[in-house]
Amino acid sequence: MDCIFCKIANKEIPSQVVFENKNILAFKDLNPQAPVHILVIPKNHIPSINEINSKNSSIVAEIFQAINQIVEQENIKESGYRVISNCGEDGCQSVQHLHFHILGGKKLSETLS
Ligand code: DGP
Repeated sequence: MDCIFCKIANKEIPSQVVFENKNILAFKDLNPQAPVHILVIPKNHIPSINEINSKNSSIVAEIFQAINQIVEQENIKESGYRVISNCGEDGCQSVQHLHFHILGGKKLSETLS
């Protein structure tokens, strides 16, 4: 499958990994929008939130547990941060592999849209 995040998960494409376990990889975004900008992905291919179902949804809880560790490691747990998952065309999802952006390290914009 020609998916860039699958290739990153399989280490076929290099990335700056900040967290990894059996099911999850987190790495620095190529085009950072904040001083801390990390992407958290399931290693298995799930295209987007739209494909989360009763069979695969446990990965979402695992991802949020990983996020909790990552924000501590990145020293943004106390100051705060934002987690975003863009979905579909109107959501401006550009990579069709489920991912969660962690943004922090500065006061973020109050507007979400
Ligand atoms: P989204 O627009 O939500 O689909 O975000 C995709 C993000 O992925 C975007 O912020 C840039 C990032 N990105 C795309 N290709 C690569 C890559 O090859 N390496 C890394 N580290 N990030 C990438």
